[in-house]
Amino acid sequence: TPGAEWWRTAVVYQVYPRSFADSDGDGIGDLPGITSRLEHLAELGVDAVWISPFYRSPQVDAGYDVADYRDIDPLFGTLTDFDDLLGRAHSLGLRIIIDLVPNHTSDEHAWFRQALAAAPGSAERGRYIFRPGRGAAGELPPNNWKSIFGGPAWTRTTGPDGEPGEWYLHMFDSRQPDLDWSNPEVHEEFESILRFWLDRGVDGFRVDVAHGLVKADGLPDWSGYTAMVEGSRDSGTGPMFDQEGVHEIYRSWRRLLDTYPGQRVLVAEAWIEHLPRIARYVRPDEMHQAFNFTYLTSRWDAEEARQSIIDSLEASDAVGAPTTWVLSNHDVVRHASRFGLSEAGSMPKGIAASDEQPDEELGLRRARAATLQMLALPGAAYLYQGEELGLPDHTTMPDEVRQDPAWFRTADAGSDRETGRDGCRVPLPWSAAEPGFGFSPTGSAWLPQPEGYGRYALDAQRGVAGSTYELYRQAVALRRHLGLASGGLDCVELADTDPSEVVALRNREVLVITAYGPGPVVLPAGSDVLLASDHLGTDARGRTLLPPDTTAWILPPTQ
Ligand code: TEU
Repeated sequence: TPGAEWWRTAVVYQVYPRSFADSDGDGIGDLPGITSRLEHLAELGVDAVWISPFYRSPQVDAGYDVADYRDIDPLFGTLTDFDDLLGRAHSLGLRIIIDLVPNHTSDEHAWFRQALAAAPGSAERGRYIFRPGRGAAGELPPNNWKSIFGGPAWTRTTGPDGEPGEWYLHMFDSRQPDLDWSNPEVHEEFESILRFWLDRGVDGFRVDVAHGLVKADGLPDWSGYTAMVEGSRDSGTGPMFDQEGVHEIYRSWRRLLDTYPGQRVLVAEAWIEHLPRIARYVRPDEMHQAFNFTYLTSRWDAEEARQSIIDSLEASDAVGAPTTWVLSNHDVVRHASRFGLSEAGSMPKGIAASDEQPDEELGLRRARAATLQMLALPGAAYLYQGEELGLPDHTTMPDEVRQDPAWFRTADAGSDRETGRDGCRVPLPWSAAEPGFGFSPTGSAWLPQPEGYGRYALDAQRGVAGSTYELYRQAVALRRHLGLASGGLDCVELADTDPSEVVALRNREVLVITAYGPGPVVLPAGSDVLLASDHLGTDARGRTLLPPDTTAWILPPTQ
């Protein structure tokens, strides 16, 4: 509908720039590479493209450590390349959302360099969170907070004569110092950065660690850490996350965005487990969307999937915002690999060669079924580059080539449980027969591509009936045609099926059925099958069967 809010129903495709397409042959993807492949995204039918960070950066955390928010890293190109990308995208009808990293900067940001050179208590240090240590000689960190990447969240500075000084806070790598958002100068700087990119014409921002900017007054110790619960570092609660003060920041950003024409949007990345807490970020005067990680973290299980869908819709309906659906991104094991594990898709933090290896066929089959379920749900959907090809994680990558700082930290700590996020960040296969699968003109790639990658290449799937790529394309088109993204959802129970094995949803006149159990599901007699994630079967009585690990969109017979 003309005038409708585009983001409410959008399919947004995430580009991870270093792994999307390389134009200059250095083995690292870049902006001209993205521009050269925008037609692929237009053909896939997505509405918008979110691009992970491309700013000037030492690349300690693959660009989530920004040294200059107003420039492009030479690795990725120039501001002119960015303007070309944006212009080309807009001419193809694609919106561009860029990634904003306001919780922390790089240690190479001019502000942090000035802060290190300045004295304790100076205005320069006041942009970050510097504190004296505890203990008789300040030898202990100021509080007990832990970095999400492992180890303490504090690093001690060294003065000009080598004497130990204050500590600074970093919720991620030690080279990602946290900014102090109680300082008005930080607010002014980020409003100016927002304007810089809005004036260039971007359509919105994905806000990194949106729940982390404001810390509780006095930086109190957190009693929520327990040795047993490793994940408690990352549950989105505690004095370092989800503080009331963050909301005022997003209200002011929203007011700024609303002064620009064309519905510019804010998308929160906030790993908060409690859905009603996430919904507070998408109240009418705050952000437009927040990633829904509840759906992403549910396992391959009918009850879990159904519950996460119901809870997600309920939480977002309560504030009048559309929910979002995500199955994969650059921080988690791809869903084609998660669903191929016997744990059936709990969210492992990387899979190592020594771990249980996912069943590739089963994982892909379930991933296709999960995607078909997701694309039938009301609200916006986010796709991660390569999932339209059915890509699995690279799970047998040698440790020496891994680059994720989250991995190095855990390796340093002597743990072999987390392998980091490199497995989902492998350069894309565009062409089965070319060296490096057409990712780069020289055949090089910054991370090795797994064996058998050619079967996933775009040119091996494009125009091939039943391929994962064609399934995505059909689903995206049909979702739009049927108005599923703006529909309403009911959970229904199919006759003669076990709800612990089948999820059946009605959106408008379409029934969306996913078979999670070991046996096939008999589809209602006389239904029209609109789309299915795999071949359907027939039984001796001529009834249509939905095989295990499959989703179908059907039109039941009208009575
Ligand atoms: O991630 C934020 C975040 O909390 C992640 O640590 C997430 O919980 C974890 O990866 C799940 O395994 C964002 C970015 O998406 C991530 O790539 C960055 O490393 C991080 O912020 C720091 O900027």
